[in-house]
Amino acid sequence: MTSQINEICVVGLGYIGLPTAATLASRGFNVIGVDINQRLVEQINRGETSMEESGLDALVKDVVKSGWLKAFSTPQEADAFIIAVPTPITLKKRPDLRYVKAAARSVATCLRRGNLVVLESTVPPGTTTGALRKILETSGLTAGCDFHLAHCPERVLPGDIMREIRENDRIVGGIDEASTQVALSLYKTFVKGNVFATSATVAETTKLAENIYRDVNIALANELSNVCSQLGVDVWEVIKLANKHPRVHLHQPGPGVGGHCIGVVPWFLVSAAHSPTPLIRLTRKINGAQPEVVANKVLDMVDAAKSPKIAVLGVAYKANVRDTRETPALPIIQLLEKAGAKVSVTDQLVQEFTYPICSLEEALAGADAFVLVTDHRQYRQMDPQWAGKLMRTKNALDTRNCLKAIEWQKTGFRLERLGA
Ligand code: SAJ
Repeated sequence: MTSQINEICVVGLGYIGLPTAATLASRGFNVIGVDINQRLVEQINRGETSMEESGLDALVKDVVKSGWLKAFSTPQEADAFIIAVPTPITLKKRPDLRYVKAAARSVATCLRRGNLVVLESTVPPGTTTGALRKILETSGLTAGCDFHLAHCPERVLPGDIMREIRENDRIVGGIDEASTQVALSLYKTFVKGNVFATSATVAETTKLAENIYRDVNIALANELSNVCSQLGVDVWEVIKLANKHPRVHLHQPGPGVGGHCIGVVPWFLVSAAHSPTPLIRLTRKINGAQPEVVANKVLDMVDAAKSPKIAVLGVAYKANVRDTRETPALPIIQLLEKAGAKVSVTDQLVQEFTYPICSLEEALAGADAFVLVTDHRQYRQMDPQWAGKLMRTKNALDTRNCLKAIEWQKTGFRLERLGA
């Protein structure tokens, strides 16, 4: 089998695929980017992006202009294929592998002897050696014999993707040793961190473990936060001090876990497990209950009988991104409305949402309280005098501990923090 890689086809040009394609193109590979969204394909071929990732815009413009990256709506023949498509869950919390399967079917149509196929999407253990392999082999070629096959889970943090894609350590697991080694050499061309070799199934399980680790620790922080607020103890101070211990790394409490990864991925392990997974399930329950904790706390601050106006600041699932998938802001707004409040919603990064988005000024005008859900830079820098003049009653709930409490209290605000 030949393993010289010059041309790479990246299937899926979303938040992982596009940065990966652009990074590979900048390293001198001929990159074919593929997406089923024709508008996205055209946009990329004009050298434009709509993702809020520092450095991505300029890089895409550059590699498209110089001809190293071209986008298409179907895969083309290449030396290597990287699949980076979404893996959501169904309503019954089962992994939904339809995009991975469709991508694999389309890759199978142009697979050649000597190719490498790498799956980057997060999947349940056994997917690479099972379903993925089977679909690719409909090409008539045999994995491990005619083509190499590996899993290399993406590990980048939305908001800092362009740096993390190069700097983070990676894990590469092939279906056999040769596949691992070929994939390893490819990733070593652009990853500055270490690239660790393992099997495909260990790589898949490791990725799930990483996100579950974070989910469990966020649940612990949220539980501590709720207990501390009953005790009148400041959880943020507790966490800061506990983390001075060399073996303690407590996470931060917050309004709940959003995004398409941490709250979703744990279910992949639950569905693959042959034994009960009580910790993972309880974690999901605790983090899923945080929006209610937040809604109740802000409702306690206003007079519900007078149909108060409550401004929700931030609907993106975390600071400085425009992604609203699984955002805790949505259940918070729904709970506030259900309790009879008039809710105004603002987020300077988000244009489209289930609820109409207004400016910060409009959201605060005449409000009886605001609840800060997402710690975007704009809210951290908000002037309490300015906000106070706009509002009817100066109540505020900071779910991220990002406002300077003393300054807000000095201007007459009743500022409460989650977990304090
Ligand atoms: N959150 C907290 N407390 C914390 C940390 C996060 O409440 O201490 C909340 C955030 O506000 C957000 C959610 O959790 O709503 C998730 O945010 P995040 O920044 O922790 O993670 P994601 O979902 O943006 O990205 C994660 C990362 N995984 C890990 O850190 C183990 C990223 O590296 C993965 O590539 C990504 O999932 C993925 O695709 O799996």
